[in-house]
Amino acid sequence: MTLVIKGGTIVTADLTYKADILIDGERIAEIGQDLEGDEVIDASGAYVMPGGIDPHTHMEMPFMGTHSADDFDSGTAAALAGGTTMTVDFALPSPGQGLVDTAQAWFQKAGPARTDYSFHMGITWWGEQVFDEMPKVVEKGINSFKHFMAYKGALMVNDDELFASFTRCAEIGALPLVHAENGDVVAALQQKLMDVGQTGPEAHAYSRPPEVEGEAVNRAIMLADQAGVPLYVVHTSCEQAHEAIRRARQKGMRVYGEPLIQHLVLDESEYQNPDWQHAARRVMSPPFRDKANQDSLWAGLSAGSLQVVATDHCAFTDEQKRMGVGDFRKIPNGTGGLEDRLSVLWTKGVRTGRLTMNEFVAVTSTNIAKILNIYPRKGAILVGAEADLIVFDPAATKTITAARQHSVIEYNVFEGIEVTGLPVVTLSRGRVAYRDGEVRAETGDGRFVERPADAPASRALSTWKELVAPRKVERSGIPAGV
Ligand code: DUC
Ligand code: ZN
Ligand code: ZN
Ligand code: ZN
Repeated sequence: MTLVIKGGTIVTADLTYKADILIDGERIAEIGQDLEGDEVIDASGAYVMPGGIDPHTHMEMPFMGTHSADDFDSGTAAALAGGTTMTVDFALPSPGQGLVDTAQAWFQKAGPARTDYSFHMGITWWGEQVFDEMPKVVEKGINSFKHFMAYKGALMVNDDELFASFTRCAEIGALPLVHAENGDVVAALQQKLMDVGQTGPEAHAYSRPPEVEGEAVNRAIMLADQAGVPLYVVHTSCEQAHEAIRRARQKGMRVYGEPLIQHLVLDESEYQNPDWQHAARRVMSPPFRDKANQDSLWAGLSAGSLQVVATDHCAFTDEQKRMGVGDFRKIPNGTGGLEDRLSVLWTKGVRTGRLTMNEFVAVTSTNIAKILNIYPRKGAILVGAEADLIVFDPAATKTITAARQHSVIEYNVFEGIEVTGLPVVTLSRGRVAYRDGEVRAETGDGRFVERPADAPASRALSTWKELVAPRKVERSGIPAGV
């Protein structure tokens, strides 16, 4: 069976041109003029782009005494409706749980996925078993490891554990990720706020200022460089974090930053809303920031110092959020966004001139495919690539509302935002997965995407220095090399 997408304008991370795309089975077979196939999708007046890849989701994640409300079925339906064809979730070991065992649990959990998917493996504790099993999960196609520098007493790992794990990542060609906030300081600030009776959701933001994020990003970069490994910083939310990443990159280090669509568009005033529920629905970590920090993130995306826009989709119902009435520390941290990432970024980014169309494709798909070592199988419009594509109508409009979303929760943090520019058809490996407002992919249609170790970019500056010039110890008064 062949399928042709006809009459559209192809937009990739580096090119914009008019051509048809012939798909044979799951892959792109030909790109050219006047192509014919068994079936035709008319894309005239529309853009054809690589499907979105969201490298940061939490489906049915056990967290803060509950578990996130979207599972792989509802969560990936939301993804497809929003033009995202691949999601990367976090497999998080409970205390003492092995990595192989954890991977197995997440493979089970992801069975119902409608999009293709992958995992990052959490390093939530450290020990010989974790050390031994890291290469085993890499063999399974999971080549990235996530570390929490916050959530003290739960997911958090300390500097010695971070350094040991980063060093192991360097040895096995894997990429470390960090949730960068100083967890000790956050815990102390939380207690201080509670002690003076600041118990509401606004105190959540006060307890996690940009300083705690900036410090942790700087520390993680130093640890990664000393371990000789690149670093990916998830949910980069402020200038202090961005500045650290920018500075490291200027020095030649491979450090990547990932703003979330929520942080780009929503600001800290959301927590001042007198309605407890409104504010609690928006509690996530890091919290939303002020306009100056938002401007920094937008600038980073166009300048290339930040590379990826994700969602950290981690949805909780109102009932779950109410666990934190009277104690903001117990409000489950997380917001949705998977269905709205592309349309909101297009509306607030491309339509305002902050991003070009090609930059839009880079930050929603191509860059992360390269970083995660799955390019050009994913994230590309090239002959031989998997046909994960969207037909994107730049004139289509809608007002975002929870009433018509695929996530199971009863609200949407983007409620009421009018977007112009929407995916109207989503193809997953050559099959129509979403069209005319309807998710067509079935539960379980998604497939695990193996990611090989040692991405082309898996070298850090300290390693690179050793490669070009073996280290010489220089002591005062003694010439180097003696
Ligand atoms: N932040 C959130 O808001 N939710 C999930 C985990 C995280 O780090
Ligand atoms: Zn469950
Ligand atoms: Zn996080
Ligand atoms: Zn997260």
